[in-house]
Amino acid sequence: MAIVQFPNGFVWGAATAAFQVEGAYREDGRGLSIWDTFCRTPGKVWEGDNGDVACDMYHRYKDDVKLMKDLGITSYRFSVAWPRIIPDGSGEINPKGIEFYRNLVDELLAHGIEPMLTLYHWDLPQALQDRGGWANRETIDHFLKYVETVFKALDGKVKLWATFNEPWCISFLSNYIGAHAPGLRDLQTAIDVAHNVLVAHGKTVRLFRELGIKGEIGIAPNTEWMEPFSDREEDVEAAWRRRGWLNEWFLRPVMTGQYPEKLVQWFEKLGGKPKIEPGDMELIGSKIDFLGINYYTGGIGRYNPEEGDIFGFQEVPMGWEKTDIGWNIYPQGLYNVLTYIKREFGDIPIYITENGACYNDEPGADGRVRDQRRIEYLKKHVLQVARAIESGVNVKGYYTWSLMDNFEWAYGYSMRFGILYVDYETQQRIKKDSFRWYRKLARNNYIEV
Ligand code: PNW
Repeated sequence: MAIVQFPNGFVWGAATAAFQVEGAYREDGRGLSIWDTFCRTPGKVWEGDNGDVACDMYHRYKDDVKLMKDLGITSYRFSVAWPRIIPDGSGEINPKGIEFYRNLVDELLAHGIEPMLTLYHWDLPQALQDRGGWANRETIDHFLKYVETVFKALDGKVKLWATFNEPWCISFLSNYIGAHAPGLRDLQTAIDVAHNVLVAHGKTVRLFRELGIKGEIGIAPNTEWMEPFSDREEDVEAAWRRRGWLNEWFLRPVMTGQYPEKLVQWFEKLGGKPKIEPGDMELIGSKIDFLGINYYTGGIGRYNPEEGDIFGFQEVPMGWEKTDIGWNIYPQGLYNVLTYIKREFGDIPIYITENGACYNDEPGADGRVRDQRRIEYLKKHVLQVARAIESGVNVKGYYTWSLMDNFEWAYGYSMRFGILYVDYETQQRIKKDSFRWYRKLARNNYIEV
């Protein structure tokens, strides 16, 4: 047996997001979000599932923080629901909403758990979508007012702040592919949303500095690692474009203040172009303190202009193992993402803000959830993080997705990512085998292989 050690002070955490776990969708003045609407639009979410109750964490957070303590994590990543703070997105502040997150944060701190707060994890107030949502630049100003409210309410308590979770999902998945709320299918709209979200990110960073908020601020984009099927130039280019769509389109402007030229030209051929106003790119490139990286999967593919995607990229099924949601298991892709970031953008501190696996194992007759496959997945990915650290990438922590099974967006409750099993009838939480495995890892700060 070998031992792979992590640096002293390495952060082991777990993550969730407001809409996926809170429930209490009409309580204490919460407004409606685009996901409440999307869930009620026929055909959009598996079996019409919704977030009305979810894991009921709004009422159960004290017990859930106890479970986190038992898990031994030193940090918990969660998001604030904008519609709880400003129910219609632009009007009155709702003190009850602020109170909930103050209580949650106090509870975490009382248990020695450092909060990492995501300001936007997809629950845009519906009233703003009715006025064009993120495609409308005015949404940026409304967002800044919401952000200022949260900054002031939690300054001094929260030290780790993430502006946006997965801008690719907010823009392209939601407005071009149409799989997430608001479910639109228009390339220019998606490019506009991406741009406005990036500007909102930059302005949030500026505001953070201006207000002198204590702590660190970053962003949490989703990444994938696509490899070319062969060394042929056209395969290499197609794979670059496809992974660049997720990685480069967001990371490059955030880290350097510039869109990647190759992709700008590609989008132009497809009839799309970012609407850049003077000063935008400087704002977007405002210096951040850390990068959050969400990583789940990757693949191999080649150039095929007829059957490929908009980039001419067609994945080749390589017969790799997949998780229950159908995503390839590709641990080395995480190493590739991390070393690529260091190569391209330098030594920024990195948190893995999400990594985890969907396996739908149910409790056995003895009540135990034997999710050995999740343990294997986590082990393989954590090892790649260790490799990256030894290669000089400045990874400070790792948050597994997810603390508990929850509302998995378009898949509703049919897909389980948790290391806690949630019985949605009783709201009982059951520690899966992976929970015990992760506890050991968090306690030891090394992994046995
Ligand atoms: C991320 N895709 O979502 C989110 O940050 C989480 O809220 C989510 O539960 C988790 O990953 C697992 O899915 C994604 O279709 C959802 O490419 C879908 C995609 C990517 C990320």
